[in-house]
Amino acid sequence: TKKAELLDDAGINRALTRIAHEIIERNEGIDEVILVGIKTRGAYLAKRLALKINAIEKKEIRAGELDISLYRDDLSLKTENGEALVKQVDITDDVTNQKIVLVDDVLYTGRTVRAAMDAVMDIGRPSQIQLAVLVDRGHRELPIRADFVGKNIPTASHERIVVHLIEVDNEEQVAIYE
Ligand code: 3GP
Ligand code: 5GP
Ligand code: MG
Repeated sequence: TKKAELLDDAGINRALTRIAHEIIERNEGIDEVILVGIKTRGAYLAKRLALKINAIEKKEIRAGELDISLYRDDLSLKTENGEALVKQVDITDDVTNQKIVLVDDVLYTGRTVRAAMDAVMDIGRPSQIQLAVLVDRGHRELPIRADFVGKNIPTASHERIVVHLIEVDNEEQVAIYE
């Protein structure tokens, strides 16, 4: 059951616009930056950020994607038994000496991001890896934090953050369910 609506379409768009500016500012431009979206919804968020950054900087940011999912398909078993598994790496640019900005929808335990960092470091030696997420819901199980956060949403472990994007879900919404 829905507990609260946290972001509507305008709220999601504002958060992404702010993060786009923050990524440019932190990196003093985008010449050494590669955006890497984590499928499914993180990849769509990365595409949106790329469009915003391209418009602001008047040049094209480089981008790639990672497909990371869990060994177990039962999400409720995740914390006990599931581990994040890299299924596909779709990064065509050389990452060596580049600044990688990972993009995901929700940051929770940090295990997905850890797997993403491994995948990137398997293909080269980035000078930095940064992390952008639309929602940080807490409950980290690893020493991982986000550099760019749309909204911090304290949650209980049993609660779920629903992130619905037009590209996948035909609606725009971030909400908390229990
Ligand atoms: P996403 O790939 O677009 O992020 O893992 C499949 C989907 O299940 C995810 O879609 C995500 O939205 C949703 N989901 C909800 N809770 C969890 C969770 O705890 N772990 C993972 N991996 N996905 C979750
Ligand atoms: P972590 O690996 O940090 O535990 O979880 C990160 C990944 O799991 C993200 O890609 C995200 O899609 C998914 N995830 C974890 N918790 C939630 C949640 O409450 N809601 C949604 N939508 N996704 C979640
Ligand atoms: Mg995700």
